[in-house]
Amino acid sequence: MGASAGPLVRRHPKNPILTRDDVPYPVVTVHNAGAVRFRDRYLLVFRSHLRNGRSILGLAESGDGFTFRVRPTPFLTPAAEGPFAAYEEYGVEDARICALEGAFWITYSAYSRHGVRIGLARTEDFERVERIALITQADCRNVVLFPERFGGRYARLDRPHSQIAPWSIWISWSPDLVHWGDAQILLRPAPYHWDEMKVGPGATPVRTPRGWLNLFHGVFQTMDGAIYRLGAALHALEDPGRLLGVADEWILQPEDPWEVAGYVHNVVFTCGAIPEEDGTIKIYWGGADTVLCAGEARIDDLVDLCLERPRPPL
Ligand code: M1P
Repeated sequence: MGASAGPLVRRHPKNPILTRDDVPYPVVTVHNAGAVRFRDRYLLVFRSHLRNGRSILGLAESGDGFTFRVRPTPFLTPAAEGPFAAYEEYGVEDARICALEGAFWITYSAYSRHGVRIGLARTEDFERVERIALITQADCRNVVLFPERFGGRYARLDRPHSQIAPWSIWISWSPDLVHWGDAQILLRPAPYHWDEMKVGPGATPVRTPRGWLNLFHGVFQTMDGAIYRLGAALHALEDPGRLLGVADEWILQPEDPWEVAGYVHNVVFTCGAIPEEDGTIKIYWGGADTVLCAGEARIDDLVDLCLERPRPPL
């Protein structure tokens, strides 16, 4: 496999590709972006902290996937009225974008005094965006939708959390994208492993000939704080509730100065990746919850890592 020839994920030489200096309205961070191709353009819906510590979502566009221009106004800010307002009071964060059945579906974290839930929004053109529903209870984060139905049902990965359960990746199912159930745990943190504290879904899963590629994050607690890294898992094409392999090693860890130090130290965190026809994938990640970075990998290398160097089943 090609994985041993060099780094699995090659960082873009112009990282960080987006910072707060690129944003034409006042923000203190630019990070954690959902990503999608739209009309031959690359679009990112990224998170920014405001100076009050709460987050909003902005939109950036690019012709090559690396040089982005940020739109003059934010894409989604907390709802000021209506049924979403009470649950977005503290901000909206970490959007994932899924192209599904002719529309783009955006899942984002909605923070409030009631905890964190996931909102579902829909757009067809990235000009007008419509909130559809809050699709989890508190506390749940990191929802990614699969871009297909399975036996008529939609599927998602999510990450509920509580004081007593390990922070794990679950799968659940829906007839309509709004009502979800039949939840099953899929991927747990592994003891004394790079993800032993928690795992969470990252990018919208990518269809490959050998399975759904799931790029997720894992967290390890050290005496110096938590370290966020990225990992890869492969799910069966016909049933994403069946794991084919989870790579034992991480695929990316904080190394560049803007990943090691920032708003939250030692974080690489993905919400989006875009597969290309040449077999590569562009991966976008937040560095230290402060800036946005990009890199490329070969899809086959990531799939090989899941299948040929898997962690032992838990
Ligand atoms: O600060 C690191 C990350 O912490 C949270 O991630 P998780 O859901 O795994 O705990 C989120 O706040 C995320 O936005 C942030 O990058």
